[in-house]
Amino acid sequence: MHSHYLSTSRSNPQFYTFSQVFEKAAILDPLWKEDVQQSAWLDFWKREGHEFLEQKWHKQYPEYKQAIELATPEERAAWQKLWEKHASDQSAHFWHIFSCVLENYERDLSNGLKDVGHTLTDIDEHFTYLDINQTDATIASVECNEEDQDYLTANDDPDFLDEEQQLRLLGLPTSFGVKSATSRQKPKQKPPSESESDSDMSNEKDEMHAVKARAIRKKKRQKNSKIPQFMRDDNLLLKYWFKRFSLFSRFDQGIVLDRESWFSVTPEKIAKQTARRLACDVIVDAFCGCGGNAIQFANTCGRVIAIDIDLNKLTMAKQNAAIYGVAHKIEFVHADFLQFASTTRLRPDVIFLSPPWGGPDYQKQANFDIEQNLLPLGATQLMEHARRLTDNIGFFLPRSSNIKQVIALTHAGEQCEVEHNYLDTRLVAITAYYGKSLVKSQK
Ligand code: MGP
Ligand code: SAH
Repeated sequence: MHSHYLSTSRSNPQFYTFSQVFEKAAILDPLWKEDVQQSAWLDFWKREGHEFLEQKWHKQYPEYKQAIELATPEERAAWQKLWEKHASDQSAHFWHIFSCVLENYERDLSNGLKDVGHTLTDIDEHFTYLDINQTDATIASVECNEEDQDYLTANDDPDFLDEEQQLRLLGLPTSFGVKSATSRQKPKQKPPSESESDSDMSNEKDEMHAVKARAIRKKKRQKNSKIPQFMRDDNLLLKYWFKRFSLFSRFDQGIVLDRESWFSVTPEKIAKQTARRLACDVIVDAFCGCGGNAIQFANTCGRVIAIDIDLNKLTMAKQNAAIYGVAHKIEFVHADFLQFASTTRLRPDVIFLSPPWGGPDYQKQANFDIEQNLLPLGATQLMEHARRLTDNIGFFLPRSSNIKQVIALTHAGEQCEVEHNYLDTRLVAITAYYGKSLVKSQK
C-alpha cells in the first residue's frame, strides 16, 4: 500500500512526501511506481488543480476580472481559449515537476533498500541533489546575500527562471547547461490585443517593479538577518543559514539555535507534516533540541513533553516556542531520555524520536547503518526504550538510512510506514511510523 502527500503551498520551498507501508519481511511491490504515479497525481489534481490554475491565472491576467464583465461574446470566446491553453500548459508544467520528484523518490527508495555497507558507486547521482543555495558562488555572496532567500520552489514560474536554475529545480545536473547569465525577469505574456509599443512600455514597468521589490526585500532582510559570528567562521554552517526560513518561517522574530541545532533541527514544513501524522492527546518528543518538532506538536497534540539532555537547548526551545505562541503548551524536561524511559510512569499516546545522527558527516555513508551510527544507542535499543512507554512511535532518520533495518524495527505481524520527505525535488530525511494507531493501513 502506498500513501502520498502532494502539497501546493507555493511558498518556498515546496514540500512533498511519499510513503510506503511495509510488512516486517519486506518485499517491494514492483508495480508501486505506476500506482503512485497515477493515483497520487489524479488525487492531487482533483483536490487542488482548479485552485492552482485559478491562482496562476489571476496572477498572469490581473485585468481579467474587470475585462470579462464588459466583454463582448467574441472577447469572451477569446478569453475562454486563453484559459484552455493556460490550463493545459500549467497542468503539463506541474505534472513534469511531480514526475521529477517521483523519479527521485524511486531512486532514493531503491538506494535505501540496498544492503548495509553498500558503497557509493555513482557519485553524480548525489550531485543532482545540489541546490542553488549551496553553490560556491552563493557561499561567496554571503556578505551581500540577496539570493539567500530566493529559495526555488517547484512552482516558480519557469518564465522567471534561467535554464540553470530550472535544471537545479528539477533536480537535474547543471554542469552542461547554459550558465545563469540570462535575465531572470523575462517579459510577461500580454493579452493578444496589445500593441507592440504598449507591450514594450509595460515590460519596462514590470522590470522596474521587480527591481524595486527586490530592493525592498533586500533592505528588510539586511535589517533583520545578521549572521552570528560563530557561523561566519564555519563554512559547514553557512548553508544552513541560507535555509533559515525553511527551518523556521518566523526566523527573523528572534529564533535562537546553537551549532548542533543548526544542522539538526527539522525544517518547519516537515515538522508540520509529522505533527499532523502524530496528532494525539499526549506526545513525548524524546530529543527536543531547539524545538523544531515540539513547536509543531503543540499545534496538533493536547500535551507535549519535550525532553533534552542539554539544558541550553531547552532554554532556546522555550524562547522559540514563545515566538510561535505555544510555549505554554509544552512541558520542557531536562533529562536523559534513556533514564526517563526507564523510570517514568507516564504512558503517552505517542513518542517521537529524532536522536543525533553523528553530525553532518552522516552524509558520507551511502547507506546509513541505523544500528551503528545513531546516538546515544542503536535504533533497536532506542525503540526498546520507547516501547516501555508506548508502541506508537515516529522515528526521524537520515535519508540514506538502510530501509531494511528500518523495517526490521517493526513488531512481528505488524507493519511500518516509511515516509520520504522532499523539499522541492530533494529528499531531506525519512520518517518511519510504528504502532497500530499510526500506521494507516492497520487502523
Ligand atoms: P543535512 O543533510 O545536513 O542538510 O540534513 P541538507 O540541507 O539536506 O544537506 P545537503 O548537503 O544535502 O544540502 C538534512 C536534515 O536532516 C536537517 O535539516 C535536519 O532536519 C536533519 N538532521 C541532520 N542531522 C545531522 C541530524 C541529526 O543529527 N539529528 C536529527 N534529529 N536530525 C538531523
Ligand atoms: N528534533 C529536534 C532536533 C533534535 S537533535 C528539532 O527539530 O529541533 C537531537 C537532540 O538530542 C540534541 O538536542 C541533543 O542534545 C539531544 N540528546 C542527545 N542525547 C540525548 C539523550 N540521551 N536524551 C535526551 N536528549 C538527548
